[in-house]
Parts: sequence; structure tokens; C-alpha cells
Amino acid sequence: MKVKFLGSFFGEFPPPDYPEVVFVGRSNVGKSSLLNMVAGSKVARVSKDPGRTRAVNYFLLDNKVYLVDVPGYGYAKVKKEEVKGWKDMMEKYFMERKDNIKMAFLLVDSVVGMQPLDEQMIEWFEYYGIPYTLVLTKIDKATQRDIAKTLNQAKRFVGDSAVILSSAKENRGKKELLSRIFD
Ligand SMILES: Nc1nc2c(ncn2[C@@H]2O[C@H](COP(=O)(O)OP(=O)(O)OP(=O)(O)O)[C@@H](O)[C@H]2O)c(=O)[nH]1
Ligand SMILES: [Mg+2]
Repeated sequence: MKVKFLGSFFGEFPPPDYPEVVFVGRSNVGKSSLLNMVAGSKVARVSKDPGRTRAVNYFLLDNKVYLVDVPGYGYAKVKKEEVKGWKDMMEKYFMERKDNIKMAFLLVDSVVGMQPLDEQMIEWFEYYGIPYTLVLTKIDKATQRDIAKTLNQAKRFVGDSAVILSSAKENRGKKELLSRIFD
């Protein structure tokens, strides 16, 4: 698989020449890591410090589809103005790209479970008419009990539609993610 970094965008996004798939979720949930797993190369920056991804980063996968890495939300230590900055940028992103976004992966840490901001994100997707799939991350760290609990929470929002279980560390869930992306 071929992947190319196209750049970091704060306002003007690349022309909608290809359909796009976006990775959304709390800070530190593993968005950049999962994107790297899917792309099969370490193109997106990963960090232990939450808030690593600041801009909207575009990657082109196989000359067919944009993979988009966006900043996370919910990091306790950010200032009010930064939260506002995040919200303005994400609103602009969803507003401008809603027709081009064919799928949003909403990542939820399988140990932490779903948080109010994740639920708010689902409301945004529904408002903008963006199809989304829930993805549990870091299942290598979770117990069966954690996973069952998070899946149960997820059911309230997505009913019986499939939830993808993933681990960037153990390379799990890649096939399922790729089949969603190229569908
Ligand atoms: N055990 C384990 N750790 C993971 C996994 N995926 C990511 N991590 C770790 O979690 C931390 C955050 O990963 P990132 O991929 O940078 O998370 P992010 O969601 O992009 O974070 P922001 O850009 O800050 O919003 C890093 O220390 C990763 O190594 C996983 O599947 N298993
Ligand atoms: Mg990131």
C-alpha cells in the first residue's frame, strides 16, 4: 500500500479529488497510531503526550482515498481558548467536508469507555449526515470485561451495527478497517 503525506491544514483543505475517511476521538485514544497501522507505515506522528496532533493532517492512500488525522478532544489540561480553537476548526472541517467524508471512524479507548464528548461527537455526525463506525482501540490493554462494558455502552448509540475492535500495538482490526475504507 502506498501512502503520501499531503500536509497539515488549519483552514483551507485540499481539493475534494478523492473521498475521505477521518479518524476522530479523544486525545491520546490512538488516532494517529491507527492511521499508521492502516497505512502500513509510520506517517502520522504518535506521542505519549495528549494533544500531539494540532492540525488536520491529510494523507493519500493508494491514490484512491484521503486518510485524515484530526486533533483529539477532551484533554483536561487545555485552556479555554484552545477548546474554542478546536471546536471552530472541527466545525469548519465537518461543514466544508461533510459531503466528501464517506466514513468517520469514532475511536473509543476500550479501557476508558465512552465519554460524554464521544456522545456529542455522534450528535455532530448525525447532524452533518456523516456515516460513522465505532472503533475500540488498545484492546491489547483491555480485559474481556472492559471490552464487554464498552461494547455494551456502544450499543446504546449504534444498536447492532458492527463495532471494530483494534490494537495498533498488535496490528489487530486492520482488515476490518481497510474493508470499510475501500467499500
Ligand atoms: N497499548 C497500546 N498503546 C497504544 C495503542 N495505540 C496507541 N497507543 C499509545 O497511545 C499513545 C497515543 O497514541 P496516538 O496515536 O498519538 O494518539 P492520538 O489519538 O493520535 O493522540 P492526539 O494526537 O494527541 O489526539 C501513544 O503513547 C501510543 O503509543 C494500542 O493499540 N495499544
Ligand atoms: Mg494524533
